[in-house]
Amino acid sequence: MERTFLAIKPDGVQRGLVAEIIRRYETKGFTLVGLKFMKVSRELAEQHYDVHRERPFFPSLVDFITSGPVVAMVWEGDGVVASARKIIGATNPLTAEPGTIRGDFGISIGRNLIHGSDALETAQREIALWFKEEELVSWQPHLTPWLQ
Ligand code: FUP
Repeated sequence: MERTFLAIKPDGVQRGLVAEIIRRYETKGFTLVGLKFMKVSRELAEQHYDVHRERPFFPSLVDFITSGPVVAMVWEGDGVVASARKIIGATNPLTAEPGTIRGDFGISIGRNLIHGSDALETAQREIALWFKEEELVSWQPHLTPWLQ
């Protein structure tokens, strides 16, 4: 089953948006399989954002993601990687569509509330980076199968 990695960034936690953000994925129908509240080390932040290492915003990105606690999550479901990104919206909250998390709650590209893996391979890399295998829970939500 497809899985993706999502992290509510320090601004999302500080602004009290944790429940609102998790609600969107729960009510969409995806399944939570991993969840932890944590401070991010510089080492983990630098590994996570390795593709941006040469970009001018890299130091401030690492400073920001290590500045306060984050909520790290793994969600499961058909098509969850792409769908979770749609729910997040465009990188710049000012141009993100209303109805998306960034479009509804943000105004700054450097404070854009949530991270989501951008492809299947990235998701696999990020899940392995942030979670140990035993921290992930495989389970079947007991939804009534109204229609098959
Ligand atoms: P996204 O996949 O939408 O989170 O965006 P990117 O992977 O392109 O960028 C990662 C993070 O770098 C963004 F969440 C915010 C930050 N960033 C900047 O601060 N300035 C930029 O010009 C681009 C990205």
